Amino acid sequence: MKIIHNPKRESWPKILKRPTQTVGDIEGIVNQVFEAIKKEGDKAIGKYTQKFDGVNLKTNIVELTDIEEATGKLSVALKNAIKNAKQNIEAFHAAQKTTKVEIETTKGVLCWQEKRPIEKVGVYIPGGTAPLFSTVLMLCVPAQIAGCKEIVLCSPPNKKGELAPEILYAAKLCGVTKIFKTGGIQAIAGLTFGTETMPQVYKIFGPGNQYVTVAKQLATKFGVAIDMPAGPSELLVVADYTANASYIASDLLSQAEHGTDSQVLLVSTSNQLINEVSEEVEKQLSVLPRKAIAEKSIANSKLIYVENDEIALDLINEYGPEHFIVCTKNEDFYVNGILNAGSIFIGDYTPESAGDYASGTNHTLPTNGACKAYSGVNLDSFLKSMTFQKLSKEGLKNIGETIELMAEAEGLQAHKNAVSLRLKDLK
Ligand code: HSO
Ligand code: ZN
Repeated sequence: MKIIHNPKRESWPKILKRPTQTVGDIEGIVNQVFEAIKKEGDKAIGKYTQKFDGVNLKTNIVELTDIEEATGKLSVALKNAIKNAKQNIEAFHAAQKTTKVEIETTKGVLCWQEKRPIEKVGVYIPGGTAPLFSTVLMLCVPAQIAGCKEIVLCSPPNKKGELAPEILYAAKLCGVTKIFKTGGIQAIAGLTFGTETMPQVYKIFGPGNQYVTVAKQLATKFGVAIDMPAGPSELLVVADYTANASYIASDLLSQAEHGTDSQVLLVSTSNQLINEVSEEVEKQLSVLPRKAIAEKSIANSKLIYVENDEIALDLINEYGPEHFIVCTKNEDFYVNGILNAGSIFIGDYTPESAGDYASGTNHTLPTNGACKAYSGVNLDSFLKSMTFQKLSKEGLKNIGETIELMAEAEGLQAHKNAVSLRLKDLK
């Protein structure tokens, strides 16, 4: 692994740079698929599913009988594990509910804010080397708690034209209203425009490859909201001499096994720990089933030595990791000082895997430094705030003149009249 010793501040941007993604050549095909699906709906979806996923489906709709059949294929132990994780995710997200905010700003002028669910949401679950059904829980549990009426799940079929039984089981458990065996650009286009069978949604959630990411960006041009800009997964660990090198190595590898483009970084004030972690990574990597993938991302990862905690924290805030693990003696320093991170894991007994599956926090998080301005998925992602106001006669008398004066100064006579007419009646 690449070890960097005491880097100068000027070199941080270069060291912390994420590998650039090539998006340019993808846009052409994404536009083409969107246009076809807008015009031809389900027929085009079928055509592209055959082209990109290599299957010719009679229908892309998943029926209740398919779900029942899938449920029968899963072990009781796995089903209980999924239910257990769901309970924790539910507890944490239900606790995020807020109450109505209400205030009388001036006597007789009552203002309040309330949240309402986004009625129709789309959830994208990638297929690929390992279908990550845990993401179904992370997206559909808060959607259900928020009260979204329509939760539409899309995921690419495998070569047999099926979805993983775990995905179907989790979807049913979380109240998904419709499931489609449709993936990639065609899924995002279908959710954007709606087809004969697929409902059009107001917001699309979920991770995906570069094609899905570009497609989600295009969806926003047609007025559909998205959860956040997505990129390859990242983990930054800060650890000092008190940390356990083999735990840290296992965490770095857990993130490295996601994809060859995953980013893992260790920042440490201990040279000895850095050397131990480097050795441990090699040892644990050699026996991993997904060694070929993890090896490539480990090759791009960095172990960075810095002189003290203050420098470490500045560097971490400049990077803004998706996941941030703190294994240091003075953990409060980092916990209180962190400004930019998606989700934070504290202490020797909090592996990232806990949040990936079952602690209750959400694993759909901003990558690529987006945490500087974006939150991870949470209950509010499925709600929007609306404001209300009600003025009494007294209220209008109290702020009427203010409105009239401001409207006149903006040259908007009709605005002024809307107040003046009423005030006249109140005299
Ligand atoms: N670490 C991933 C989420 C995940 N891990 C799903 C395992 N399954 C991105 O936050
Ligand atoms: Zn993970």
